[in-house]
Amino acid sequence: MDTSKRFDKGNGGCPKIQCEANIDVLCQSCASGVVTAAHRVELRATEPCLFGKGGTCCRNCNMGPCQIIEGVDQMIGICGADASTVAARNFARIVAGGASAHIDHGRGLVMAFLATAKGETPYTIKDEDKLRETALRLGIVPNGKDKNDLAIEVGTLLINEFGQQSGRLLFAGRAPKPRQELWARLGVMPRGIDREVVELMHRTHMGVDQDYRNILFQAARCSMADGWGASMIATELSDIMFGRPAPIRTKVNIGVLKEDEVNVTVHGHEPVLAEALAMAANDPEIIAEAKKVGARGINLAGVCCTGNEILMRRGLPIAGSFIQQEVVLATGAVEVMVVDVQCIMQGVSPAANRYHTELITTSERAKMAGATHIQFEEHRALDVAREILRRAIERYPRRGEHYIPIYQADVVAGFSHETINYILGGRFRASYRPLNDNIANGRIRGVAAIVGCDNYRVFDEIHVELAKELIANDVLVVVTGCAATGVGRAGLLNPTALTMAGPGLREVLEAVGCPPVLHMGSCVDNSRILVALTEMAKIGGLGSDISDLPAIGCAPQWMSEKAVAIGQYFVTSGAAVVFGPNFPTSGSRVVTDYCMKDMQNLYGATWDVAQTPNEFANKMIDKINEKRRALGLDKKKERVLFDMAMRRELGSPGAALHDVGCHGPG
Ligand code: NFS
Ligand code: SF4
Repeated sequence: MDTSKRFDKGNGGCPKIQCEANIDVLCQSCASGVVTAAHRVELRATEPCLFGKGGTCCRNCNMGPCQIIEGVDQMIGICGADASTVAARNFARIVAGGASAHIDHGRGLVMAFLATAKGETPYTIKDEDKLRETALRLGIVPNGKDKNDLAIEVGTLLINEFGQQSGRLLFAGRAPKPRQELWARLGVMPRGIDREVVELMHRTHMGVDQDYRNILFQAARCSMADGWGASMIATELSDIMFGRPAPIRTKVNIGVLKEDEVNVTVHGHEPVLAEALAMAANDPEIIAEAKKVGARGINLAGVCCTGNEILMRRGLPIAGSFIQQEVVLATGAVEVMVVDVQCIMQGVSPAANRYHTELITTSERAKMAGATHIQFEEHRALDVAREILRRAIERYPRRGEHYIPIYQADVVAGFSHETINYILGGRFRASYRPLNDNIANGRIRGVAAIVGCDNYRVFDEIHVELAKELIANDVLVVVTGCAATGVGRAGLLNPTALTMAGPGLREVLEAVGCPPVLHMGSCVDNSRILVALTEMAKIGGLGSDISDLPAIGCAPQWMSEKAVAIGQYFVTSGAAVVFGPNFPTSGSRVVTDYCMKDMQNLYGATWDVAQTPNEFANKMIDKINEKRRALGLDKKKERVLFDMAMRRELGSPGAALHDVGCHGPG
């Protein structure tokens, strides 16, 4: 695609893109003709198809594709399928796609974990405490066992859950009791991890499941195999192998690239490769080789969720979120971009090829034209990592004209659910009790999770504006995925941003030196949020189930199928979710109503949709307030009524009213 004319410097054709750093880099690199998704959005001749967008285009058989209009007789499928069936089927397939990404990630992680326990990789079992806690949770007696033997037992039990055919997933046993009972009553408890995806794909094949409610039920069960299955497994075993995240200072945004170092960006999702690269980057031999070509060392920086994984555990910087992946390359300052799986735009290959940058694919599941493939294997992890770094070192002297913007923000990240436990509860009585108490006494209004992608179809920085509005209203905000990187760029992952928080939230967080927004990790780490919500429900004082808590999630700029799988497992777990800018079943009112109203009767939570930061904030705060009212937490604000005995005790009626701060209702 030759866009050089249209986007030539000064030609007035600059693409619209969020964030100063992106604008700066694209402006500087304009003459080199690099094309990013920001350009492609504007170059496309057509708007997205409404049938596709609303979920009512079916191409599940070769009599179609059939474009369906709800309520119009002539506009049903050739097979007779109506809008509700087709929208539910398409929604379900999105969930299956998203869940399968996390499931394959989880499977790979357990295999690397088992290989590590057997001494076949350069990694070790770093967090023995968490290994023992996890073993106990899974019903394995850890006492007296060697850590590697115990890890093999844990890994074997969990790898078997992928191919399991009946029963239930072990980590789902962590959920609050009432939730587990509800799942058992509904039959929505996943039986095995892979089974739920395969069954969902089967049910949505032409001519199988046609009742939208039944299809959406299996979509919910499949999402659970992700959240309480593969994602939770991936998070827990990554923590055991690579260490549990704890608060750590680092930086985000493109300005983390370095002028005088070999820049290697690691993009994708699986922490196994990134950890090996981080180990190799500290190898004195590699550093000496970098020095030989005139560089001061190796600068490893993350992109997308790999970035979040190494940021949480190693404090390595993040160069960019999803929307920045090509912009990072457009600096011309990256020697190698190494990728594994998920969220890697095909556009990075031509973008890299405009410069001296080598794009290296590492997973046999994800190869790209124009890239070098170096297969990563955990058994030879360090050799592969060293080979990649040597290729980057070799490229460094070939770095041509380039431009590194100044933009970078200081962040404090690393809030695993265990950390939140310690920080808010204190070292000697780690517990969610103080958080619950602060919610009950109204200092903190509730908890909101802002998760998911950023997206070229959404121009406004919704994550940032929304986070600001929520913290100003004393809502404790947790973030994961690319949303976390976005709010980090805006400075909200920094304790100095506490000035933007409401007085109650500020008081609580200032005491412990936390930023007003807590970074909980990558997208698989949304399972940490499930665990945190579970702990809050179990501690008591805020009801007994996740659906009782004044807590809500949102994905305001969703792009990936994974976001839909995540949203569905939150809803199935009892936490309401607001999605934006659109909901994928909007072509069927019947299915959309089912998701946004009827799911309440099943799971005690629903989906919702919003577009602007203000609309998101209103819906989320309303929902939190509703939960507070249901818990009776707003009672203290009601007018106190005095009886005669109280008046006598307090002296004159006027003074009494004044002293207890009773200024009328509300
Ligand atoms: Ni999550 Fe992470 Fe980012 Fe979206 Fe993609 S990187 S797994 S899917 S775009 S948040
Ligand atoms: Fe059309 Fe039915 Fe085939 Fe879908 S399954 S493409 S609605 S005929």
